[in-house]
Amino acid sequence: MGEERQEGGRTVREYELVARDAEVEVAPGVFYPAWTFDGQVPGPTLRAREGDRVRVTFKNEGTHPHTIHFHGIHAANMDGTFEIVGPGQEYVYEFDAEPFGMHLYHCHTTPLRKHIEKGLYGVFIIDPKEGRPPADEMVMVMNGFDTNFDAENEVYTVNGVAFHYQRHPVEIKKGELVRVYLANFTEFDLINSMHIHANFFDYYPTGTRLEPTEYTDTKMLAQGERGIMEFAYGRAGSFMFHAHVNEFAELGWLGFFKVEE
Ligand SMILES: [Cu+2]
Repeated sequence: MGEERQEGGRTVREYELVARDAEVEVAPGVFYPAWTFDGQVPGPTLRAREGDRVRVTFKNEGTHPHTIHFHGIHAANMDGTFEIVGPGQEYVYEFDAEPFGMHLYHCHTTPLRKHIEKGLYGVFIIDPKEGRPPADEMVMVMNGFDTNFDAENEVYTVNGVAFHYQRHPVEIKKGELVRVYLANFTEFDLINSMHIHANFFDYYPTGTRLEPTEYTDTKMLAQGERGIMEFAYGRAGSFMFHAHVNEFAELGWLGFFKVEE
C-alpha cells in the first residue's frame, strides 16, 4: 500500500510511478511494444484507505508526453488532464482518498485512445474506513492488445497475458471468501464480460456501497466500468472463468480457479 507515513496526525501514502516504453509479452512468444507504468500492463495496483492522503510522484521516462488521471474526487490540477508531463519531466499528484471503491488510473493525454491501447492504465483501490470482511483478494483487469496495429485486438487477457490463468490456475480454498476487483480497460471493443463457472457471485458496482446490488454468474462491463465480485466455492475441483464474449475467450481471456480442500 505504498510508502506509509504520518504527517500532522494523518496517514500519507506515497507512490512513485514511472512511465516508460517497454516490450511486454502478451502471450507466450508474442511481444507488444507498450507504453507502461513501471514496465508492466496493467500498471501496479495502488491502494489506500478512505481519508488517507495520497501522494503519487509521476516520472515520465517514456518517449511521449503522458499524465496520470485518477478516478476519484480531487482538485482540477490533480486530475491529469491539463498538466501534460513531457519526457524527462515529473509531476506530483496529491489528493485525499475518496470515495471508497474500486477505481482506476490512466494516462489522459491525447490522442487518448492511443495512450490507453498502448497500456497506460491500472487499478486504484480505496478501502472503506471500516474495511471489508477478510477475503482472498485479487485484481483482474480485462484488456486487449492490437499486436498487428490494425485498430482491433488480436489478443485478449486478464492482467496482461493471454491464457495465463489456464496455464497457472488461480488457487483458492474451498469455502473461503474470494474477492475479485474487476475492471474493463479493453480498447476498440465496447464491452467485455466476466463469467464464472458452477457458481454465482455478489456484485458491488464500482465498490462504492457495502451492499451488493446483484447475485449473478455473468457481468458485462463497458470501457472504464469496474466493480467488486465476492464468492466462495463449496466444492473442490477446477472451475473455468472467462469472457462471455466468446471471441475474447478464444483469443486469450480464459482461466481456471483451482479449488482445494
Ligand atoms: Cu500517455
